[in-house]
Amino acid sequence: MSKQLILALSKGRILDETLPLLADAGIVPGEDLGKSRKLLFDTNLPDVKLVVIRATDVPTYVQLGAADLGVAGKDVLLEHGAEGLYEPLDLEIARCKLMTAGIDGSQPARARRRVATKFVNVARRYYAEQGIQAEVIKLYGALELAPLMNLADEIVDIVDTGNTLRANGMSPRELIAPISTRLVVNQASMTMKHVRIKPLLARLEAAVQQRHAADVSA
Ligand code: PRT
Ligand code: MG
Repeated sequence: MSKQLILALSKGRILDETLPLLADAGIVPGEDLGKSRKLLFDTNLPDVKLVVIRATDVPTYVQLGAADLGVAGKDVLLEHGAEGLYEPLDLEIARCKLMTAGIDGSQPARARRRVATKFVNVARRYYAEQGIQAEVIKLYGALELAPLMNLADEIVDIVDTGNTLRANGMSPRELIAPISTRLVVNQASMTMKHVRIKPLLARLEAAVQQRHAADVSA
């Protein structure tokens, strides 16, 4: 096993909130991640490297040990499954909610509800737990369109302000899970590289705690 620690970061909106948190924890990329087309970056810490990848690929990299640690949304972790992963720290960034949603004022009519979502595993589990018969349809984007086009009775999607739903004549129905971004660690790395991982975890934990303290005094 290499002595280096590879930390896999989720691209996109999570990255924008991760970089300031890493900076608070004293971890700074060697160059501007936003400006570079590179995917693998050195940091100010000689034994820590960063990879920047699609959010949905982060659990795979960490599970298979290509990365020792990762930063991923709880939604992605719930959908992907967490086998082989430890989830030691809630980074408390990119908060949102996984919810069901439908057209304003309408009730799901069909006995077997049609649900459009990117989160097919989460949705199947949720409706089964509720004892609701559901046919889950996988879509890759623009979920709000599905009920309007009568492709689905309901969607399962991420909701923050609810503005996207409202703009499409829809409203949130049931909360499936509150979501925030988590630090995940490969289980073998945690054992084999404990001496390196422990202080890194401590730095990140302190950075999250510092923000709490700042929130309370603000
Ligand atoms: O967009 P793309 O498909 O390329 O990648 P991605 O969606 O995986 O990445 P990105 O950058 O959108 O980040 C997604 C991750 O950020 C999710 O996995 C969540 O953990 C987290 N997150 C936090 C959010 C939101 N807030 C959020 N509001 N992800 C998506 N949204 C979207 C939501 O899907 C909806 O379309 O924003 C819209 C809703 O926002 P409101 O405020 O209108 O309700
Ligand atoms: Mg997105």
